[in-house]
Amino acid sequence: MVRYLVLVALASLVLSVSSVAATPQDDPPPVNVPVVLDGVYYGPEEFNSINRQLYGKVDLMFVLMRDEPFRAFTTVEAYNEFMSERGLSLYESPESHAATSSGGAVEGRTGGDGIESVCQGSTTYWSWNYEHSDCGGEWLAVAPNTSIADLRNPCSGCGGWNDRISSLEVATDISREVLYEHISYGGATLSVDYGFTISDLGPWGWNDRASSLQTY
Ligand SMILES: [Ca+2]
Repeated sequence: MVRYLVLVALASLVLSVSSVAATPQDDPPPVNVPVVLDGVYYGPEEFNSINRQLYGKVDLMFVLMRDEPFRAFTTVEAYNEFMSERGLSLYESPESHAATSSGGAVEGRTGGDGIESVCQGSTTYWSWNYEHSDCGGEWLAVAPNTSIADLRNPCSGCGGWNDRISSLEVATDISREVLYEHISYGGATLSVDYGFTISDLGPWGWNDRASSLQTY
């Protein structure tokens, strides 16, 4: 009887271990554009294959900046090396930025009036984040130097914005906006420079993905 119980216990242990091992790791959203990863050019398929290997182990830092290809970095060191070569600001941790940028203004339109927007180009003070592609649907507007640790509830009456942003316009008054994959500035990041309009975040692998964000 004891031996039988041990066998049953062992069998259930093996089953539970194998079921854990068999659970597929979620794949990262694929990109449809080439990516320069730590200075090396990859076509979309090749990059997506690499990204699947890295996902869950390395939080990639994606960067969209003027006159540059779509870049990603595996480490802060690689990011800083690239930035210092161009005389640009080095990495600032999200916690450090949040300490000096909480309390920025955030406004949203919720409920929807059925009117779809179109991307106008980001010449305004605010950074605009939209529910749909082509700057459509409801919007979440964010002032410069603002940190939103949890997009599930970014401001009173704004509605939920977790995994919802599909297009954006970063104001010229904002040096960049950074999207984070998880709440509290966790996971992979997408940094978008001032003046950029992205009418569809899908090709960059960021549709309905951001869970927290910061503006600079
Ligand atoms: Ca969306």
